Amino acid sequence: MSELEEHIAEIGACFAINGSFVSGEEIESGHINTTYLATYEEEGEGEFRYILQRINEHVFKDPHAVIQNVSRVTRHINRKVLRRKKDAGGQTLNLYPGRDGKISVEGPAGGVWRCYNFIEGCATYDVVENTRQAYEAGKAFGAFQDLVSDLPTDRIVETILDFHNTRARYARLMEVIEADPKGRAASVVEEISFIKEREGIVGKLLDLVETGELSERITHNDTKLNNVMIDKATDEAVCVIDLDTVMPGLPLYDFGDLVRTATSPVEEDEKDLSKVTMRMSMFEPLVEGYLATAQNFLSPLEIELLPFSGRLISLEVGIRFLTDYLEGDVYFKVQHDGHNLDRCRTQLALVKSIEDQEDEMMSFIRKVTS
Ligand code: ADP
Ligand code: GN1
Ligand code: MG
Repeated sequence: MSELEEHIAEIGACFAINGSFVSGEEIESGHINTTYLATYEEEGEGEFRYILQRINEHVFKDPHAVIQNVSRVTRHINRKVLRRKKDAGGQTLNLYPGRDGKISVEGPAGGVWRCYNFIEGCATYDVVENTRQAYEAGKAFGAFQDLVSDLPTDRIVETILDFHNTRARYARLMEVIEADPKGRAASVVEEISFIKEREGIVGKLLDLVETGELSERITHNDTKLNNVMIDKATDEAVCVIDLDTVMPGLPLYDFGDLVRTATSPVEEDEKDLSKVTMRMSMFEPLVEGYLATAQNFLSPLEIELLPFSGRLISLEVGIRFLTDYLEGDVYFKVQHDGHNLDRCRTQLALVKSIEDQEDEMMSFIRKVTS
């Protein structure tokens, strides 16, 4: 057994998992938590797989509160989904408790860990492969928003304050540019001026919340394409994952993040920016899928703002990647020097691409909702 597998087996041993450890590996698609896949053999029953995940304590100041939230959300969803017979065959996310019965475990080498069932037969995609996946992702996150709409808000903790406060994200970037702790600001003058030219839009949704024209509800808040498990055989969306930021937000933030991650033909860290584009061919099925499950609860103003949400969230995430680059890569996991800057650049290219096509995006929305 490799050193990594020994480590994974040690963590797995803290949880109430049946059978004996067979193998383990790291899953590297997320930017935040440490995620391991562990396989166990149950005599006469076959192999069963689990996800072991360490909550990133730098990002989530209160990891126990995060797991409490997740537990509330998964129990709420399970109760509702199981009640609907037609969905009972589908897979949902479940937390497996530690051997002491608690929903989280202190790892042998530290950290707060949790264990989930592995969603079988599925994959996550960093880049959308076809229009069906785009449709299904939109539909799944709309259905998720619907499912959590009646969660009592007083039972859900805000796991990261001001998470989608784009105005605060912008202000933080300006502070970091000023302080320039790693001496990197001079090398990103173009990116900074691109962002500054768009200061006027960072507060647009927040202003509408203040005037009461938009209202918050419980949303997912991290609806990257790779946060939904998609059936490998049918491309059907099976289960929404990564529930750490489920808290009050705007449905528009969720849709915007889908536009950001499910319409471009290339990865978030693509270096050839000429390849980065918001494709109408993916936006259209994304809208259709999302409206299939969300149209009932969206207001006319929210529907009107769907294209804008893609522009805003791409800008917001671009701001966050640039901030992290300037701070010395302390938030997002990075694989190489300049990784956050590469990611920032693709986000800004997406903003531009959305701006160029916003009229067309709007016409499509009008067509399908009229
Ligand atoms: P992060 O917050 O780091 O993004 P995620 O919860 O999104 O962490 O997990 C990272 C990746 O691990 C996901 O993109 C997915 O590929 C895989 N994963 C997470 N949970 C499960 C699960 N229950 N079943 C199968 N794969 C999972
Ligand atoms: C992170 O955890 P992950 O990789 O699914 C981040 C999102 C960003 C995204 C950018 C808790 O998502 O907010 O939009 O990276 N999650 C958190 O790719 O900060
Ligand atoms: Mg994730």
